[in-house]
Amino acid sequence: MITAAICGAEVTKEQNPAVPYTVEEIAREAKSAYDAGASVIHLHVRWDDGTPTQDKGRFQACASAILDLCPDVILQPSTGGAVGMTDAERLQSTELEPAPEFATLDCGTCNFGGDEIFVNSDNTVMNFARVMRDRGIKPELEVFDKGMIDIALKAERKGLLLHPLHFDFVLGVQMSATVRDLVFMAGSLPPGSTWTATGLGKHAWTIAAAAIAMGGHVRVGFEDNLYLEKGVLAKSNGEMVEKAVQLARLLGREIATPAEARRILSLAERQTN
Ligand code: KMH
Ligand code: ZN
Repeated sequence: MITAAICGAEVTKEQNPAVPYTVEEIAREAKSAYDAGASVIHLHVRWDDGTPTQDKGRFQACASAILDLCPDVILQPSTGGAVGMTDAERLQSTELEPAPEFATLDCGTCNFGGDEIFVNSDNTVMNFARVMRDRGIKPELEVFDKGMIDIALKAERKGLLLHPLHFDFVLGVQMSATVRDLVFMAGSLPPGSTWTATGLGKHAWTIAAAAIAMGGHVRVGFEDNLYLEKGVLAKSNGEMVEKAVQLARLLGREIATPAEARRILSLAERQTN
């Protein structure tokens, strides 16, 4: 399964002019990723000036525009939003109609560089898990270090997470982006779990290759990395998905369609018309 994190909350057009802000740009980038082989779109939204927002109406507009172009893609709205947003602000992306089938759940607090702290107290994690369980949304458990796997398992013991669990290892924000760390994370999951790996910046491609070799799934996109290779800015998310597809094919892995990804994730089949 390839997830495309097409937009993020932090990256800007100054860093790469192809970073999408408007509804049309976000839909265009989702389509480029989908056409190249992404089955999941990890979605943040921005106002036209680039300011990150969790506004429900903006999410709804972007979700509709994406689904018009990619009717069967799996949308995965972010509930992380941007550093400094309140929990209530962040949870607006779980209120879309129809309810999203999948959304992120960040499993702990972490350093985001400089003075930035991405705050997810235990109460926040448990509350977000409860909201998603009650709304029938499968969480992708975003874990930025091993302790966050343990916090997720605490939520699972409380009955707030349903099996099978799906994790995304985000390497290179707080914990190092090394193959050793990735192997440790994958070996720390309960049986039956599935996982995706995300490497930040220059680590995107080594982590993608290692995840593919290990039998995991991969996330790429502007949220995490702006470069196709050293010194070469990616022109679209689609270019990055194409590179992940090439790596997978070289290593003998098939690319999941959205229907296959729904089976891997134990999501219900969706009617697309
Ligand atoms: N932008 C980060 C503060 C998520 O999408 O759930 C949070 C983030 C994680 O990107
Ligand atoms: Zn995100």
